[in-house]
Amino acid sequence: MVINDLDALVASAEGAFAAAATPAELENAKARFLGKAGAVTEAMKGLAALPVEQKKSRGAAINQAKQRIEAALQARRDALARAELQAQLRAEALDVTLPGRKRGSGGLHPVSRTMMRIEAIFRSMGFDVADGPEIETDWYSFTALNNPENHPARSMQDTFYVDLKDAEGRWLNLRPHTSPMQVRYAQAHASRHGTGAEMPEIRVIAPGRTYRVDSDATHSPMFHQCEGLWIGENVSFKDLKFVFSDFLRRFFETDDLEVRFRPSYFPFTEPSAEIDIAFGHGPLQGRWLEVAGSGQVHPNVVRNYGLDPQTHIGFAFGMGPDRLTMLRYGVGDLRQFFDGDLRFLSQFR
Ligand code: 2NL
Repeated sequence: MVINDLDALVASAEGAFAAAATPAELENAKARFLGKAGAVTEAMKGLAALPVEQKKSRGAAINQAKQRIEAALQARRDALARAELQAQLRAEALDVTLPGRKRGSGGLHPVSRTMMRIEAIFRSMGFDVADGPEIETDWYSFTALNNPENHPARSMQDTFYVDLKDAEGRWLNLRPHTSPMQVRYAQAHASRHGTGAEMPEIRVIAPGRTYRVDSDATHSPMFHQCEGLWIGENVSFKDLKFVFSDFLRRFFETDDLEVRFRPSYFPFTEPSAEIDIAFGHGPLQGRWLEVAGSGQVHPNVVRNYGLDPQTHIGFAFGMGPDRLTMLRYGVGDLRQFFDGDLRFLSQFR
């Protein structure tokens, strides 16, 4: 063999390595040149037959050829590894321009918005805002409010009872109105009066959750109420008419609104009136809509506050924030407020 054969061998190895498309093919090609029975090993074996003076140069030439083949092998291994990495990166490519998954932004429930509006308007007129228990005694829910002992409101058909009794052994109920809280608030202020400190007027609203056995498109077993109470030494029906009319105009953000006090009956007020409104514009224009009940607080109820009805007089009213929300936003079915469907609720965000 001459030196040129070794150049040809290197060229042949380089060609074989370049033709290998995968690491496995490359390792097979390597065996053909650098393996135990490979071409380089065969060339080494040929040294034995050479005369001594040729062995050294021939051996060096074979070693040099072997190094070039090894270098070509390493270069091809690196190239295949790089190609494999590129293919993998292409396969696992991420589109970093896609928008991220955002955390949904929350919002206030429409009825909560109404409650906050009601509170803000009455606070601006000097009313306090009182909050209290939703599980009540028979006395606070009914007796204190001048409901006769056999009144149907006390029945299981109308009021939810809780599997617990009060100290007198009477069943506790889920308050069917927020009046109990007004009675509690009035009692707390009246008792301060008894200590000789001058009693300020009682001017309070009680917003909150209330419960009745009732369920259809306009009634939910859990609903909201907001009641108001203004008691003093000279608080009259005229004050009620002014306060509530002003509230309605501010709540609905319009002066184009008629307010009507229509005689009615409640056990806890005398005289009593339903409050109706009629808009002068919009889809409900000209229709009388009932929005609240009201009246001058019954002397028996004033007595239950711990006050003397001869010296203390005033009015109370009760309204349904759920219904006010339906009117304000034009919602037709009350149950949508309590279904928790985000397609509905997110419209108020
Ligand atoms: C209605 C009727 C009304 C009251 C609630 C009240 C509270 C106390 C004393 C006297 Cl502590 N009255 N509240 C008065 C008249 C009517 O509500 O139809 N509400 C939606």
